[in-house]
Amino acid sequence: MKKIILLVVVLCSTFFATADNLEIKNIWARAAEADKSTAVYMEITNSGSQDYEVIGIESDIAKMTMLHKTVIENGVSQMVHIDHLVVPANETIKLEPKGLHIMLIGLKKDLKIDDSFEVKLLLKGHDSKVVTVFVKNN
Ligand SMILES: [Cu+2]
Repeated sequence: MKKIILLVVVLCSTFFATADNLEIKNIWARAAEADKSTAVYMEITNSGSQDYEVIGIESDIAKMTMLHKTVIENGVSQMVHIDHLVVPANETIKLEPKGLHIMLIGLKKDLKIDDSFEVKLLLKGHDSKVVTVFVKNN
């Protein structure tokens, strides 16, 4: 029985490897009041030779968390939900105002400047990655 458990543990850890080649920095969000929404921005660098795929976002700070991109149609800026985000090998993806961002909908508390909170990035085939977001004013 012990052998079987050990085997299962080994198999799982092989499948869910840590995302060693993924570096995330400049992580910030705009200040906002409870029940309102805000966006999280960051730079994700993949220094490896294989693509990473962000397949979901989790955070206790908001009722709902989504990946969004901003598109401009007929001069009107709109946010569109995307269900995954590819970080190609040897590339940096920027989540920034007027571009890609993580949307936090229905904040459970006020987010004031200098506050921080955690967001979890769910990665396909890898351990999820928890990052600390700092609240800034633009
Ligand atoms: Cu949005």
